[in-house]
Amino acid sequence: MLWLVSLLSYIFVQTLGLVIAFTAAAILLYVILRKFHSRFAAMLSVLVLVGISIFFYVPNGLPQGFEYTAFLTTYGPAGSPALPFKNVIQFFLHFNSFEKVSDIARDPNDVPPPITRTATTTDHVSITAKEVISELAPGVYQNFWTFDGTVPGPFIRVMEGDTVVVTLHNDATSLHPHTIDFHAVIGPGGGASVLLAQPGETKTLTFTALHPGLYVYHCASPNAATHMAHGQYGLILVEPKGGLPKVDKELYVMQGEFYTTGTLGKKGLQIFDTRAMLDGQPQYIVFNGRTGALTSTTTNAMRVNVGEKVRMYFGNGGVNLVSSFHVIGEIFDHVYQEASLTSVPLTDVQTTVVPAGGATVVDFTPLVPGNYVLVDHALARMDRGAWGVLHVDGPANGDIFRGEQQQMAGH
Ligand SMILES: [Cu+2]
Repeated sequence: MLWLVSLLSYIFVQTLGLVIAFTAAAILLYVILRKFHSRFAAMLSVLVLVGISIFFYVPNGLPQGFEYTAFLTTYGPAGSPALPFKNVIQFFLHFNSFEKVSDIARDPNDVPPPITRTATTTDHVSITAKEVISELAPGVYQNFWTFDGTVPGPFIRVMEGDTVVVTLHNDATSLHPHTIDFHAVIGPGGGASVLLAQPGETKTLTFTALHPGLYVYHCASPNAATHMAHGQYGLILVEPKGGLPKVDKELYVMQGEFYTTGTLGKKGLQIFDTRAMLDGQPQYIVFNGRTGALTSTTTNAMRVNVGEKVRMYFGNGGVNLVSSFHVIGEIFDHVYQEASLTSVPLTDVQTTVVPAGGATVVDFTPLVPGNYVLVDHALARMDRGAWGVLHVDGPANGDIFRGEQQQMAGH
């Protein structure tokens, strides 16, 4: 019932609050005016004053068509970022038809194996856009819009020169149209205009992967930012011919932001805060869809052994923030800056910048066992959820690191 309370409180504040304010003002005015005037004159004056006030206030103040959020004018090419109020009603009418996902996080280990063939081929990629309900943080529920039911969506791996046939099915339970803009595609909208699928529809796009690199893909159904801020993004790797240098472990992590009307940690079902998104002030900034997605030693655990070469595919779904990606206690041997796989990689890098709608590829070889924390080094964002842990097992290495380790508790 928490979700119902959180919705009702919002409707109460936004709409009923206004009615109450006008009613209270009218009563107050009447009480004051009645002291000096006849009942008829007092009522007439109240009607005139409240009428004028409503006349001037309502056209500017009331949400158009009860659009959520109120008072919003924007200038994007298509579709306001605000969700029409009827969508909120629709959401609750269809509440029981949404799949309740126990863990929204994509497993960072869920990376297809490297491509070993040398000839190009036709890759068939099948994705389902699905709106689900899951936890953004313990007890904090979010209506996620996903590709294949997780955040981020599946890691897609093709080779330079491949023909890629993408089939996007928008699940029948969806309330919104969805599509995909692949940054790996050359063509209008990155394919978004071809793949735009209404609930229940299936669309197909065929493209040639001309440029090697690690690319973001995301929903671009208007309003694109709103769809991305619900979790609709992922990465597609176009491997260069001949592949990438061999590593022992590949991991897939994406940063993303969630804009909730409830402040950080407020329990219950959250409603999307359009204004916070426009202002670029997310309540939650997370790796792989939720707080704690990559911090456990068991669920979605990232685990390697000392001496193993690790490659991370790190993307930033945004929608507003630039990430300063860093692994505490490690130095990147190589950074394929801005995920360019055809440039000479940078070497010996501490922190790399990952733009919104961009990605990076880094590799390093842990030499000392322990826990290594992935962060966006705008470190206050850790408290909003932006961190994960890489567990490194193996024998101590006193030659390069020695001393007595203490527990790092707070304060
Ligand atoms: Cu979408």
